[in-house]
Amino acid sequence: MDRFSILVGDITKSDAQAIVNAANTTLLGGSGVDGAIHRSAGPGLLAECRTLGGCETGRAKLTGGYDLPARYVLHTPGPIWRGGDQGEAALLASCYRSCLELAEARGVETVDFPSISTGVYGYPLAQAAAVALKAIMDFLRDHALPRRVRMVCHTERAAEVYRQTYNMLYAGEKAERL
Ligand code: AR6
Repeated sequence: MDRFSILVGDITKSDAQAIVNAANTTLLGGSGVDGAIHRSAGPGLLAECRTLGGCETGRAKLTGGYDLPARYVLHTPGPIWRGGDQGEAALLASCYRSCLELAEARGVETVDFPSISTGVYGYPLAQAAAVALKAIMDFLRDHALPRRVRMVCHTERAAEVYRQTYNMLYAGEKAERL
């Protein structure tokens, strides 16, 4: 799938039209990628977030990007890992889908995701990668927009887990297309 790629980097530097924020349900900032995005975007972002009334886990809300290179931020609260039998996978898939639906509705062509829920929220990385990749690939298969989606992993180790999971899930598909 040439509309999708996995890379290592700092998502606050992304040149995508929209970046995704692994937020919490208050949408009022926090640590991890949320803190980094708010620091880079400046106070305008928090001011807009205050008007949104929070966001449910698995849903998404859109704001401007303020001082970020990105024009938009898609804020989505991921599930907190509670052992895996509390609906975590369905909620995590819903985060990715909700962001992509919102992006499509706004005509956004390029979206970069961080690895939602795999930091403070404790979702095991390999399991989160499988959910994330399936949600993204399923969406791209059925929709022309966004034209390009990337997973921006913060570390090479995380990117390697995403690459291995991608190869495991989609290597067969590549072979079929040849
Ligand atoms: N660019 C890309 N990825 C990053 C960056 C960055 N600049 N910084 C961290 N990551 P986390 P969560 C990765 O903890 O688990 C906040 O307080 C990081 O390595 O940011 O969804 C919110 O307010 C990890 O793989 O988000 C919530 O309360 C991934 O981003 C809570 O944390 C997600 O880690 C959300 O927890």
